[in-house]
Amino acid sequence: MNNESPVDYRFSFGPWNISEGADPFGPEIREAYPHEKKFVLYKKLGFNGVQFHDDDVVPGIDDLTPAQVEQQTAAVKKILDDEGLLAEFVAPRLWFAPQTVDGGYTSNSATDREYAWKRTQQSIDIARGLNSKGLVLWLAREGTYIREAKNAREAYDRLLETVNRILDYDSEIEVWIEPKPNEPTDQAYVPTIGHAIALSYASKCPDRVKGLIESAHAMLAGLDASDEMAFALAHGKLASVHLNDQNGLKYDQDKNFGSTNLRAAFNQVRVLEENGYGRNGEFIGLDVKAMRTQAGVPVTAHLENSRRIFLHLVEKVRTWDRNRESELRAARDYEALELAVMEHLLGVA
Ligand code: XUL
Ligand code: MN
Repeated sequence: MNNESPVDYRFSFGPWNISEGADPFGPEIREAYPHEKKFVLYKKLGFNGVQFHDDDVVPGIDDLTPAQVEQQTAAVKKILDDEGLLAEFVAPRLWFAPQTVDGGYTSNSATDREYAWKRTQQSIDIARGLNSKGLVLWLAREGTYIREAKNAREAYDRLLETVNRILDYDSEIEVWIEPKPNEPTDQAYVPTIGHAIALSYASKCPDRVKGLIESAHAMLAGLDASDEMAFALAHGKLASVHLNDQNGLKYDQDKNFGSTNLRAAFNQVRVLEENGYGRNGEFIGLDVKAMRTQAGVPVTAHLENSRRIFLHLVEKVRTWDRNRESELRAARDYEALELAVMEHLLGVA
């Protein structure tokens, strides 16, 4: 528990969180909202951080020259400056191009691995151009549908080699690994924060290799998101979070924060608060998806509402009776402790 003044949280999301509602079984049902217009929405919604994929900054990146990439990055930086926004991180989108069908860094094809590396270099350059130190690796297709398809041991070597290459390429960039156990692959090579942190310590500069924990991804691994966060925090390696929610073990739902399991959300906020998350400028990132069935364009309520739930839960954490918690822990009266949490959340205590 730290005794400093309360953290004044700042919030971020990515432009993909304002979406048209397509799912694997049906097309877009909302009109596309122009990408450049999304930046104007951030401040009004209570957000000042923008999360980017490389091609959110530079659309059509594969067909552009380095000078064009630089020019477009500078144009986006100007928009951010004009709007008073900060770029939190840039992530190479290594799951869309034909060259990434079987993964990027762990693909069996040397030319596809080279493509992945090029996109990574471009993403680092873009991050620098936007004055962001974070490179997020969501290792989407670094895994397999069937185990025999790749040599898993070699895949881990390749992932570590990539992390080291990134650290060599730029002396300030930080690698923030976002683990996810499955989807789109059947099994991912970096399914949990423990795997990400092992990669960090094995790398040539562990101080610059951290993690981004998404609530739903932890749940998909059958783990508790607050414990995953605590693990990363214990190692000084929680660079960012993607708060959201998930109803059971199914496809990645990106539901509104706290909307399925309020108590699990409370515990995530509790762990973040107890450990001073945010004091070094870390953002509260929200990776939430509007319901496909929601009318309107653009739909942004899910972002505003998730932020609001987060702030309500901060209040719940700050008013949680710590002395009572200590007493009940000491007495090992966990039945009473559970009731105290439930009544606190219900507002009847
Ligand atoms: C995928 C996911 C991504 C990453 C950024 O499940 O969460 O949106 O957060 O690439
Ligand atoms: Mn995410």
